[in-house]
Parts: sequence; structure tokens; C-alpha cells
Amino acid sequence: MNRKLSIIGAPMDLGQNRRGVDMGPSALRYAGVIERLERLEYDIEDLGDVHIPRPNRKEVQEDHLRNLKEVAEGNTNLAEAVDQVVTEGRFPLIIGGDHSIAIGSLAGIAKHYDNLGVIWYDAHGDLNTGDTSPSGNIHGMPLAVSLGIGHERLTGIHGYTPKIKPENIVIIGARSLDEGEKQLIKEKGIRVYTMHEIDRMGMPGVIQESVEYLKDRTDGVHLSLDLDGLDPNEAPGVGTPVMGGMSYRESHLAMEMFAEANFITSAEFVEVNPILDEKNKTATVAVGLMGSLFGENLK
Ligand code: Z70
Ligand code: MN
Ligand code: MN
Ligand code: MN
Repeated sequence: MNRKLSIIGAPMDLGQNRRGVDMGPSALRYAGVIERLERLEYDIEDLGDVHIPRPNRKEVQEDHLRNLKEVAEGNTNLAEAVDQVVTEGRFPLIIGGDHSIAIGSLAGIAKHYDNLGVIWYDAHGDLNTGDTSPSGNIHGMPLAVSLGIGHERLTGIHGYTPKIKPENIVIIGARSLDEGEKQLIKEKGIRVYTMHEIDRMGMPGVIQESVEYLKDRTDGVHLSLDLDGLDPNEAPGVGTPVMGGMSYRESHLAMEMFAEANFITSAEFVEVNPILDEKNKTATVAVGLMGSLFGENLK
């Protein structure tokens, strides 16, 4: 694992309609992310938060895309900050913010790789476009956008598209996929481990297979972890809770197995909403998972 780590906050809440997720970076810092990782003897810098523009008082929807202009601008800023970190040879750890920030993270990271792998740990596929989305919420679209599918204002961020290839993606924990997303998954041959596969194979089997699948075909792997991938009993502070999720223990095991495989090159933790949380529980869970991801329990 790269021992030099740069934390970037992305206080974005415009990719969906529950306010408060913009306070995610604060909640995660308050839960001790820096101190937790410093104990593991990383060289850590906290770059603070990137600028996210505020929307007009009256919300604008273009092409069924809520706050398109502000989400695009915020992600453009994030892409530049992340690109800089990777250029310096450091590991970018991005803390959100809603999941629309994966658009900027991947834009900044993917240009440094020929075959960036992506692990999408989430209850959702985030593979919608303005046309297939039931909500118009851009946080339900970042994986499609990164594949080059969607509005040009989003797919073109940071001056190139697509950012990633469908065969380099693994989705883990899906249990709420929209019709258009299911179609795209089939059409593009995207590898998905739904809760069904996790229950059948067990978490160790799923993670081992995912690691084996990605290890040979990729030259870097980005972990995009949406806290709503976890069961809402264990991570209640999220905007879109979906029952029957991955447990605290399964999630720690997954992070530990990623640490053991030593192949994650960038990561983001998103959708922590302290307003919907119970005494910062979800941020605390997220920081614990980061501890495991960065090798806290490695022998
Ligand atoms: C739904 C949509 C979503 C996160 C909810 C939900 C998407 N598929 N993503 N929470 N992180 O509106 O597109
Ligand atoms: Mn806000
Ligand atoms: Mn998501
Ligand atoms: Mn989600």
C-alpha cells in the first residue's frame, strides 16, 4: 500500500434531495479519520474541502438532471484536486458528500491508468442516465457517467471520456437496481454480486473472486464505498437506506481482504449524512472500515 495519503473532502449534497450529506466530511473528521490512520504510520495530509457551488434558490432541472451545473462544477474542482494528488504519487482518499462525487474522483484518477478497476460497494448500481433515472438525482448516475454514458456536461469532465471500461467494474451489495440499470448491466457485461450472491457464496468467496477477477486485468483499483451498501441497522445515517444490506462484520472482512490483496490505489467513502444519523454512528463505522482498508488488522 502507498504510505502517502491525501484526504480530500467533497461536501456535495446536490446530487440528491436530502440535505445534510454535505456535512459528511466534517462528520468523518470528527469521528477521527486522521487520528485513526496516523496510528498506522501513514504520511497523511488533509487538503481540506474542494469548493462546491451553491445552487440558485430555485432548483433547476435540465434534461431530468437535478442541479446539473453545480454538480458538474463541483466535480470539475474535485477532479483537479484528485489529479494533483495522484500526480504527486500519493493515495487519494476522498470523503463525501453524495455519490455524485465519484464522477470527479474517477475523472482525476483514471487518466493515470490504462485499465483502472473499480469496486462499487453499494446497495445501488448508480448506472442511471437522465433518461432512465426515476429521480433525476445525479448520485444515481456516476458509474454510467464514468463509462461515458450520460449528459456531455458530466461525461466530459476533465477533458476525456470514458474514464473506465465495463469489464473492469465489480459491483458488490446491490439490492435496488432500476430497470434501465439492469439492462445496462446485461448489455455491458458488468460483474455484479447482489445480496443474493453474497448470501449464497459468503462474503469471503465474493471478495476473493472479485480480487482475482480484477487483479490481472487492471493496473490500479479504486474503491468507491457508499455507506448505504451496509445494512441500515448498522449504518443509519444515509439518504437512501435499503433493508437487507451487508453487515458491519462482512464489511470489515471485505476491507481486510482488500488490504491483504494490497491492490487498492484510491478510495472514497460517500453518503454519510450526519443529520439522519444516530450520534455519528455511520461516520464512526466508516472510519473503522478505513482503518481495516488501510491495514489495521494485518498481521
Ligand atoms: C435510484 C436513483 C441512489 C445512492 C440512491 C437511487 C440511486 N437508483 N444512489 N442512493 N447512493 O434515483 O437513480
Ligand atoms: Mn446543504
Ligand atoms: Mn451510490
Ligand atoms: Mn447507494
